[in-house]
Amino acid sequence: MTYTIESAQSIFSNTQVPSPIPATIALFEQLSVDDKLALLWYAYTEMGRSITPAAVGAARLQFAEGLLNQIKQMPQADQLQVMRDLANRADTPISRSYGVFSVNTKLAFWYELGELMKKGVVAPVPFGYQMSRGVQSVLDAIKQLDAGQQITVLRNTVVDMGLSSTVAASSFQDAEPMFPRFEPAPTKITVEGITEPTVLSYFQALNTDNFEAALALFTPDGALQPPFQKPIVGKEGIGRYMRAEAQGLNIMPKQGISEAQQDGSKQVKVTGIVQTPWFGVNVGMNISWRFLLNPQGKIFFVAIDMLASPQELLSLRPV
Ligand code: ECH
Repeated sequence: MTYTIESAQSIFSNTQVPSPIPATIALFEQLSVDDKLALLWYAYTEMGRSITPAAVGAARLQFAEGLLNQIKQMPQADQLQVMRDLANRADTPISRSYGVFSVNTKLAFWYELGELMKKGVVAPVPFGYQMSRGVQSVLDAIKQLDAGQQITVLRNTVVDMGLSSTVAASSFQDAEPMFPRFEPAPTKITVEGITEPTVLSYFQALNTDNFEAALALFTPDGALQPPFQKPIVGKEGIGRYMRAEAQGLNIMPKQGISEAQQDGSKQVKVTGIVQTPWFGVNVGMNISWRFLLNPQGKIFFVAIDMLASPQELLSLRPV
């Protein structure tokens, strides 16, 4: 097979229509730090209601507990400064500790701070705060997005906070708890237009958190490209990433197309809905998978994309 990861990235290139998500994040990035915190507060008071609190659970907070206790004991002005430092990616000890948290620990940390803000234990948005025009316009942009895109914006802003010394996409702490599955994942996977056993087994493996089985489907030099990220190359990195970020997903692929190439490889595109354990059935994300299978049926490349609009679910042309 003559593919490189770079060339594989452009299969079904019509999938990558401009996404409103990076555009909204760019607007957010232009806000002042206090406006960023206020924006997140308002966005969260809308969307946070559909978080399944059980997903957070006490166990998920174990790595953030030390930091949270430290913050609880501070005077309110210092608490606000910690939040500003995190949003500014300032070089402080707290910002550095936050930077090594896994994505899910970062989310759980802010979830808990939000709860403490509601109770008044941590500095809330000041009483009588007037939304600036900048905050209002970013909030309006967020309201235009579908729910799956909204939670992606929220997640990405949280992931980008703090100071991380490594460029690694995600760190996984060994004792990190698995997400409990409240909604059983669909067990029998059928995808209209798709019969490739590798692709069906991939979905089956993720729906049962069986990351070993998922990894076995990749070539040794295979790659997985998560939404808005660079490809992660090699089984070790993919395994680490999956254990950290693919837990508890409910994947409901709906339809796809498969294109056999002359050299025996196959390009497969599938679209469907994914639910994250953070929001359960409350939020469905419109997702596509673009697989490049080698002639032996192993995954050389798979890209996971957030679709720009639900209409894209039906965009299954072989481009
Ligand atoms: C408060 C004010 C001050 C500032 C902040 C605040 C708190 C904010 C909070 C935000 C919480 C946000 C959350 C967002 C969760 C989003 C989860 C998403 C998950 C997407 C997963 C996908 C998976 C795709 C994959 C597939 C594969 O096939 C392979 C693996 C993988 C208010 C205090 C900040 C609390 C909880 C978007 C798409 C399908 C690539 C993983």
